[in-house]
Amino acid sequence: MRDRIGRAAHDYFAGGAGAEITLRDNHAAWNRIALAPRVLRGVGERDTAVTLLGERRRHPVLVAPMAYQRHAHDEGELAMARGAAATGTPMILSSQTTTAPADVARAMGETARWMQLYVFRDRALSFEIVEAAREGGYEALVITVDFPLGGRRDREIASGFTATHPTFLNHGENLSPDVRHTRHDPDLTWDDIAVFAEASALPVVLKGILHPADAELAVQAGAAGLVVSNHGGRQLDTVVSGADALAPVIDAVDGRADVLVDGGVRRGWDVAKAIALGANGVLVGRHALWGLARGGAEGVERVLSDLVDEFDSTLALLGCRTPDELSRDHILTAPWA
Ligand code: FMN
Repeated sequence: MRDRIGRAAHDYFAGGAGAEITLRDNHAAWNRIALAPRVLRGVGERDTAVTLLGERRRHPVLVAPMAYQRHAHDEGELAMARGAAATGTPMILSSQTTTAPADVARAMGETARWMQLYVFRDRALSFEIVEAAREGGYEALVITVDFPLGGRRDREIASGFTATHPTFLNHGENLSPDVRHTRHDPDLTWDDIAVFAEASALPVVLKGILHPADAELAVQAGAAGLVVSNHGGRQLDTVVSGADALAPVIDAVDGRADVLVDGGVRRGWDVAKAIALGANGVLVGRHALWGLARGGAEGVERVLSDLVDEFDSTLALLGCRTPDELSRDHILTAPWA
């Protein structure tokens, strides 16, 4: 992959904060959860569909928002959108998209797209994103709340990644890591959330919640959903994984909002564990990105359809016909149990 996209881009995509302890733990944490299957339950007829933010979806997988996708493949977000749409997978478009939101919306066709929002010191930039979300028929606003400033990423610093593909917001300007990481508003508080909820008139999902007390505040702030996430291990090293943070957050939310999770999801059984713990959906980041880098839209389609197929067969092997039948009874050991 380094040869294909160059070392700096590779290390930007693959890398995490600090010594990458959290990055490595994100997938390992799913593996630490042991499944307990049930047998003889007549699982010949199955359906992977779930309800997310009140809408029926073919399966619980979404593509996570990821910046600068043209650094992974020439067709960037357009190819990601085509691959996602081919598998009925909603895509969350990054604020740092290198493709116009309207073009991504067209490529998604009938499949849902959500818009990710970074709140910058320059509020006008953030409102441009909100406007683009409204115009492009994006169905939710995913406000990322774990980025008061950019985490210190040793590998990215060593390789010196500079974004050279213009983003929608930068109108052709190239961005050094310094600029990319200091535009964010470190003074953002819970009070700001309502402003964007009102301006967008869209359901708001808060991405980057790890603490159950913050989950409670998210519900009180009117969030329709939240994403349990450590930003793919890219912000603060040694924080808890999504997999381990999930159950306490689900218990705190207690059905008052949808709960999604991400970090290290690569296999169908990772998805099943998230749903068994009580999540409504799962975001896939780098796994989809490597599909894009390897094979454009077809690469994305292959990765996502394999993941959903593997989720479907995991259902059967656990003795379930639908995601609704998954429960904590299917989990035997978990570090926090
Ligand atoms: N999260 C955001 O909210 N906005 C972004 O623009 C964004 N850009 C990312 C760029 C890259 C290269 C990566 C790997 C992640 C990015 N994330 C961003 C975090 C992802 O949305 C997601 O939380 C994370 O990648 C999930 O972990 P995984 O890659 O192990 O699946």
